[in-house]
Amino acid sequence: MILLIGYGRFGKKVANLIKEKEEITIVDKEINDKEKLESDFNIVIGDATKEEVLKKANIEKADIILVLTNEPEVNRRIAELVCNLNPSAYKIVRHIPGQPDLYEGLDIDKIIDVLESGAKDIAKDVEEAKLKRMLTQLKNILIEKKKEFCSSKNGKKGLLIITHRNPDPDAIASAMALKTIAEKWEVTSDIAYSGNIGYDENKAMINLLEVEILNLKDIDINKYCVIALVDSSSSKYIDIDPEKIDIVIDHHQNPDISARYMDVRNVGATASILTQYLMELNIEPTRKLATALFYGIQTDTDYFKRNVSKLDFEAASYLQPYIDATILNMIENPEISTEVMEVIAKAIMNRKIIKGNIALAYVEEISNRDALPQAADFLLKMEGISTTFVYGIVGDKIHISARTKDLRINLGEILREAFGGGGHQTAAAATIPLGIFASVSDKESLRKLVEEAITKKILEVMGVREGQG
Ligand SMILES: [Mn+2]
Repeated sequence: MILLIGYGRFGKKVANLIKEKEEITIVDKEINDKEKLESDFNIVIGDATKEEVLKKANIEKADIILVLTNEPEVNRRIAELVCNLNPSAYKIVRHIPGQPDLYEGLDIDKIIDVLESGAKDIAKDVEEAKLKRMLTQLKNILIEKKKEFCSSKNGKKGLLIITHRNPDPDAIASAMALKTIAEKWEVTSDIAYSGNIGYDENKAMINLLEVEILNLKDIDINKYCVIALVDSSSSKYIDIDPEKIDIVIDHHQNPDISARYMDVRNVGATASILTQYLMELNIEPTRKLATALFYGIQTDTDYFKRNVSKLDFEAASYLQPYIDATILNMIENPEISTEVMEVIAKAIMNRKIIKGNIALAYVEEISNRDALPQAADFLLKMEGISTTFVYGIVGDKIHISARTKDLRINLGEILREAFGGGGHQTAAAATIPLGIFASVSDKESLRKLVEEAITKKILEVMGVREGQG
């Protein structure tokens, strides 16, 4: 909460600039239009040089206190009281011309000159002050808990940073940044995840940036003094008891975990929040960390198009000079494995084009079904092709992957109707037991049978007769 004392012309301007983001309590001797203001602010009418008035305004709960009256003696008296009643709050007081020593001997964080700085500067100061206080709190939790629980005797470790299940680049980058920050405060940490690290880009990120990330299954979380969760604030997406979490840093709305430290903001990426921490703490990111954070912001905002905020742009422009463009490029375009390349090659060789724009390709027996969607994507790049079906045998099943750019076709429905599969309009998959085909040992006969059966069924459902076009 922000306590603003002195609701004159200047106080009003400041209050209006910060009211969107913060809960504000205003104290002044007289306030006109009290009722009208009450929807935006908590109002306390009274003489702020009196202790009971400040107590009525919940001064002990204020994070930031602004003393903005224009009378020197009054401001001095209030400043003294404020320092006594809430020594840990961030205190901003108004400079009165011709009174250079007005606040001498008091522990004031910032003295502002109303003539020199506009209300906007003060709104900015308030935001910075809040961040400073947050980071002090974060540091205190880490250091306190480490002192309390970690000793060389009990073998306990420092901080455990966990991501949500199946971590994405934003989660991984945020964990890396928090680890760097904790290191600055002499707290060592491990990063852990549950689920899978899917997508070649995410695997490439971890390999190229040499991220050390453990699997939750392999560690004992009770061995850690502090636990932080990044890029999630919901118990639905984690695999540990939410009660054990001390720190939550996230950008998703409506958290259902309440930790001691909560920084949940509506911005494009958690990596932007952590970048802001680095900036405030003057920690220069390494190339790898900067690249990770930049990639995290980029992917979560879909290249600065989705849910992007001012903070995301600021963070990205701060990171920009530190990033390793070569590595970033390699992460975005990971090398294709030989196996996937072979499946793609087979799909190209074996493709059958129906009606000029539908490609069907049988890729025979393969060991990795993940190659199928990649081959289906690849075929879609061929000139004139708007719909692709790639299928192959994995174990005792036929797997099919399909893609389309044609808005009139709903692949999810087609594969459901044809084989009980599913998916979306543009991408779908299905699995069919080999059944009687399994007994066919001759490769060539198997190919013929499978190709015929699958092609016939797909075209039937699509309402296309073979041989057309
Ligand atoms: Mn995120």
